[in-house]
Amino acid sequence: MKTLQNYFDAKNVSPDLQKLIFSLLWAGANFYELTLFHYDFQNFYADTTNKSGDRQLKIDVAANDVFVGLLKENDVSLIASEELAEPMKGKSGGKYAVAFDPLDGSSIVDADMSVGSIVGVYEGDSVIGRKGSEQVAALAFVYGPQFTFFITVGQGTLAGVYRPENYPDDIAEEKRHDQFYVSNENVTLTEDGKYFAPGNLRAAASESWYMKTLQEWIKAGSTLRYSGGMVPDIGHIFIKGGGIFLYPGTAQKPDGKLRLLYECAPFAFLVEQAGGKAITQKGDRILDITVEFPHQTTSIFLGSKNDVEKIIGKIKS
Ligand code: AFP
Repeated sequence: MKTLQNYFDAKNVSPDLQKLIFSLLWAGANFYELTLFHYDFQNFYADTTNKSGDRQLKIDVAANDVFVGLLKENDVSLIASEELAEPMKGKSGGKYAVAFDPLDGSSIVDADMSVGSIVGVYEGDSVIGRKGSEQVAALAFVYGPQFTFFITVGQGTLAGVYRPENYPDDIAEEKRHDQFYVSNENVTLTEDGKYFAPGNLRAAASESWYMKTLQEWIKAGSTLRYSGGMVPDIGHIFIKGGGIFLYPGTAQKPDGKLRLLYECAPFAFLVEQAGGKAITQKGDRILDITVEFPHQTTSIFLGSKNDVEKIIGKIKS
């Protein structure tokens, strides 16, 4: 397998963006190997809540600390984490603003289900007033049986895997990055998928279009693949080459619960670069939505192009 370094060299990715991406990967690998794998889930909840009102788990805080620690060593002007009430200043004059969810799926991690991290990278020193289309990179890490990752720098979406066992003890420090391999350098989604990941299923009770769509998928013999973890659920679509993930809103909460800045915009970039589509329940392109405030949420339908477009047709009919 080609290494991620080989991919970056072939795509002429700038050295400072490479350095930032490897730092993010090491934050994920360190969290995965040194914290998550040994975590004592009896000691589960922190006594704080994040801005979105979620009860914050100590594991969320631990993940956040690992990412913030490594980002502070980089050319990063602004650090915007789902676990921080407001974005925090990084290095003055730093080239990049980084928005991330350090641990997505923390309500299922105690059941040892796959979880992940999600990152969006912008040039400049702000994220408010920006659109997802301004991201220069997006990353998603899956902490599952293995540590796999999906990355785009705007030249397609790659899938990769972390292979520490291939790391000889005497490897030179600068060669450590060679433990990150590329398993597919051009993830491509078919226009019609065979899998569906129906988030916020409770909405089907009040949204007739949703109940009808579910029945049609079942009748068509599509396969349900939903875990409650956005990262593995969308990672499944990347690895299988097609499918649809949705997290709709309802009349009471039209913008659903998934965060635009930390979750939806990075995944929309990754999915579009894989030939898919990512829109809101109104049919607006996720990457065209302006971030008005850090914890803004949006409904989201993403994945195989025709699957996404068919749903919007149903909602509007
Ligand atoms: P947690 O991080 O609180 O576990 O939430 C995970 C998540 O934001 C996203 O990963 C899932 O797709 C979604 O929530 C699942 O939401 P439901 O529990 O309402 O299905």
